[in-house]
Formats: sequence, structure tokens, C-alpha cells
Amino acid sequence: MSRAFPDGFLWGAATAAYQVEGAAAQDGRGPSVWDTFSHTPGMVKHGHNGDTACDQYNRYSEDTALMKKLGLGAYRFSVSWSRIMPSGRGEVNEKGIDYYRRLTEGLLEAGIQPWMTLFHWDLPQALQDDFGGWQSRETSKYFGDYCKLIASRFSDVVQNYMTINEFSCFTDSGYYPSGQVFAPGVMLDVKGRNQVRHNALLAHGLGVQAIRSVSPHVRVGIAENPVICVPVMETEEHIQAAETAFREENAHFLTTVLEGRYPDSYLRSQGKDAPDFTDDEMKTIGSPLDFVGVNLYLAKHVMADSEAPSGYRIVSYPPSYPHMHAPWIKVSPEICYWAPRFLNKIWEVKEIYITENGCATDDTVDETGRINDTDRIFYIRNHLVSAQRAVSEGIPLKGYFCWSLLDNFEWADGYTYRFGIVHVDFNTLKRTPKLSALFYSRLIAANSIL
Ligand code: GBH
Repeated sequence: MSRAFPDGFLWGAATAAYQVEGAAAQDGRGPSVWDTFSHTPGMVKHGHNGDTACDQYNRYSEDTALMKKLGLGAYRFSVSWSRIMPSGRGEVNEKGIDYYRRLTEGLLEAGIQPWMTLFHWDLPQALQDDFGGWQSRETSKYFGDYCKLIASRFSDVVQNYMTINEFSCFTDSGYYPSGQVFAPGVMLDVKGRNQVRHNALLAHGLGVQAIRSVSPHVRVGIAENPVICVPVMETEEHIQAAETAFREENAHFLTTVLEGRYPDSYLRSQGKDAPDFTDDEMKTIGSPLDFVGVNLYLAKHVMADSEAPSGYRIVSYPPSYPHMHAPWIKVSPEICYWAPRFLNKIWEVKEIYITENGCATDDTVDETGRINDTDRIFYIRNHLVSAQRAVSEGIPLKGYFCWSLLDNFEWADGYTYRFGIVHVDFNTLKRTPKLSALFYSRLIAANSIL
């Protein structure tokens, strides 16, 4: 049995601006909601913040050299909107543009494709102050303007754009949190939340259109974290149940983006709290994409249940189910097979990327200075076995981005969880590739499971 990936399979690593850049007040960057949130006592573990993070803003050359050494084919990073437009609209900060020019040009010189995320949760604080952030369509509209600016300045060097990273993490978790609270950390009612969701979807659609309007030749996609429905066992009835669940459980985000309409079941279930929208907006939201990126961390296990009105039931995790260092990262490598398979089956997506996959591990530096994170190797390797199964069955999975290149600011968990294949000492900012980085680079060179 071949364990190889097809020629041209794209191997990358991912980060996000607020998690790695630091330089929060350097060169004219305006504050984002995550600056405000992380500086609000009690919101982030140990009062950590992203003021310095990995200082990639000043160390991008070193990081690019590291990526080159590892043999990465692509680097997925995000642009800090408030570095480009300090108040989210209007005035452009040329120093911010310069930074991403230097970063992308350096990557290209190193033979690494820059993959650019336009929004990874760090909304300019001014848009929060002036419009209530995602509560207003003004924010969606300004996101479109920002995307247009970026595309007009970068389409010569960046060919692949993702509008938005993970809808639920800055809509539900920011405006209607049930578990962890994320910026801006307000609590709306259900109708308010649904409108926030809608405005975020609209921003995505406006972003796609804006980019295409100035740069028809570049490619546009998204990086979404769908609820990943995995059958409890691979028999026909459970596979069918998981497929039905995949479309239903993602009704208000991915399904709506890929179908250009809210599923009737979602609108029915929300009743009077359903969002306000127009047909035109739905058309915008459903703008065709060149690829679909999915961030894959853990499964929802689904079983067929003829007594449930939907025909399926989600099975909760038993207490002893294995997980990585962060308790929410259950080990369910089948996600890298089932998510691509369902994307292709349900919506006929022709180009799929795993835009994030990885885990936190409780790394220790041994007496020789090495970090032998065999647990991360175990996690990544098993996920790639599932990804390889997908490509070997002809499912159009075209690339994989490991989360993350570097240990970094893990949002409300601060620096308590390390996701990097490269260790960062947050006192000295020294980078040390872990054993998993060596494993990943060997795997990339072989283009095969090792
Ligand atoms: C992704 O989010 C992000 O894109 C990335 O920025 C992040 O660093 C990475 O994954 C690792 O987390 O504490 O039980 O309430 C993943 C979505 C949302 C999953 C918040 C964990 C908290 C679970 N994450 N969620 S809990």
C-alpha cells in the first residue's frame, strides 16, 4: 500500500498575526479588540497578552530561514488589519504594508508560497468602539474595503487568500460565549448573536468580491473550523448519518457559505431570532470560492438514530477519551479523512486544504537542550495517515498546514499551551526546532508518511 502523497501536495505551517507578531505599538499599528481584551484583567490566563508574543514582526527573516531549512512549501500567516488601517478604515499605514511586503518577498525568495489570511480575529478596536464591531454591517463593509486594499497591494506576490479564519471564534465566542470567552467579550441575546454571525458571513462574501474585483487572477478561499462529523463506525447507516450531520451542524456558517442560503432548518430553528438578510446579501455570501480550507482539531462522533427527528445523534466524549495537553484536543485523526470526503461529497468542493491541524503538548527541554515531543509526532503522523487515505481515494485534498510553526499566544489560554513544531523561549525569544519539526521536514522531503 502506497503511503505517498501526490506530486505537488502542498506542505505548510500556519500562524496568526496577534499570536506571533508582537510589536503591538510599533510603526503605527492601531489597537485591536484582542489588545484591549488581553489587557483587561481576568480575560486571559495569568494576564498574558500579545504585546511581544514571538516578536515575528522583527524576526521574520529568522523565521523564514527556519521554514526554508524545514523545507516548507507554504507559510500561512494573517494580516493585522489595524497595522494596515489603524482605525479599521480610512487612513493607510504604509509601514504596515511594508512589513507584509518584506515578509512575502522574503518568503518567495526562499521558495515558500505566502498564504494570506485577511482576518484572524484581531478586529481594529476603533470598529468595535464606533460600530459595536460585528454587530454592525458597517464592519462587514469596511472589511471589504480592507480586502480590496490588500489585494491591490499584494496580488503580485500573494496568489492565495483566505478571507476569514473560523467564524465561531470571533462571533459566538466573542458575542455569545458558552465556553471560553474571546474578544470582545460581550453577551448579546440570540437574535444579536445571529446578526453578528450574519454580518461576519457578509464580510466574507464582500471580501471575496473585493479581492476578485481588483485581482481577477488570484485565488480566494476561507479557513473555517467546521463541526467535523465522524461516523462512530464505518458502516453505511452511520456514514450516512454523519454526512447528514455535517451539513446540519454547520448550517449557519460553512453550509450557508457553500450554498449561498441559510438552510430552512436553521431559519426554522431560530424562529423570531433568525437574522435579517436580503437576497442580495445571500448571493454575496455564496460567492464561489477557488478552494475551501478547513482547520481540523477534533471530531464530533455521530451515530444513526432512527428515533431522532434528524436521523442522527451526536455522541458525547466518554471521560476517559484520550486528549492532548489542552483537554479539548481529543485525539480523533479520522477528521483528516472525513472532513475532506464530506466537503467533496456534499458540495462537490474541488480543491480542499487542511489550513490548520496540530496540538498542544507539555514540552520539556531535556538536559541536552532538545525537545523530544514524540506525542506531537504521534498526533501529526496519525492525522496524516488519514489525510493520505483521503488523497489515495481520489478526494481532492491538495495541501496541509501544520498549526503551528511556533509556540505562540494561545488566545484566552495565554502562553500556557504550546502548539509549535518550533519551541519558543518566551524570555529570550530563542527558537528551537522540536523533534516534531525534524519529523515534519523528513516527511515533506519524502512526500510520504514516515
Ligand atoms: C484554532 O482555533 C485557531 O485558528 C488558532 O488561532 C488557535 O491557536 C488554534 O486553533 C489552537 O487553539 O477551552 O474547552 O472552551 C481552534 C478553535 C476555539 C478550539 C476555542 C478551542 C476552546 C475550548 N478553538 N476552543 S474550551
